[in-house]
Amino acid sequence: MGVTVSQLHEYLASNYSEIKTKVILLGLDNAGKTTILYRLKLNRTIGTIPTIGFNVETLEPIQSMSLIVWDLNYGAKRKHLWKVHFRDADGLLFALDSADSGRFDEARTDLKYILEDTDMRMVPFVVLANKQDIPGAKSPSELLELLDLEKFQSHMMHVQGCCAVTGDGLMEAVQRLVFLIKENKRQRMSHR
Ligand code: G3D
Ligand code: MG
Repeated sequence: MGVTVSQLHEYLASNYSEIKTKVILLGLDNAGKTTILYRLKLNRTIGTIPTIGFNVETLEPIQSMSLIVWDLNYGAKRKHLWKVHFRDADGLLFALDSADSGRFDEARTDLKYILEDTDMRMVPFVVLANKQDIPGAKSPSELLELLDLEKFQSHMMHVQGCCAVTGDGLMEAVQRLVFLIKENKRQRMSHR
């Protein structure tokens, strides 16, 4: 998408009218979800412990806008509990450990499970290609191919390289997602 970050910011600030937007943050355990959430919220790295259940925080990526982000972790055996959150989700952040290629297939299976749910059919998503600081981490364009992300064509999507430890790329990822949510709503309205 040929849009710069500052153009994106300007667009969002001038066009955003919804008060609250719900975003779910999913991905395999250890992908960095909780670190991402608190880097965005507090702008620092917190010592994480494996999340049991969920963390929820409200972010304000731009003025007068609230993004309620749910970091869900019910364990591999209780993924069905995610579904409760699918019903009213406006967007998905899917975190990936870009250096853990041994788990890409598992991550793709989860992403497919989420996106094929009826309630998630039209929901845009951003893949957070996290841990870009680790040598050997796959780049966003490599991940696009390795995870065959273009197959999920019925969803608006973006892959964003990031590092939750430094915060690099995180705000851009959130802004991209908000942009996609906005575009998605606009297009659906115009098809009515
Ligand atoms: P989760 O919530 O998805 O399960 P966590 O993942 O946020 O608990 O993070 C899992 C581990 O990955 C943590 O390390 C965390 O510090 C680390 N991590 C998260 N993001 C990054 C990143 O961008 N780069 C690097 N190098 N590490 C990251 P520990 O050692 O506490 O288990
Ligand atoms: Mg966690």
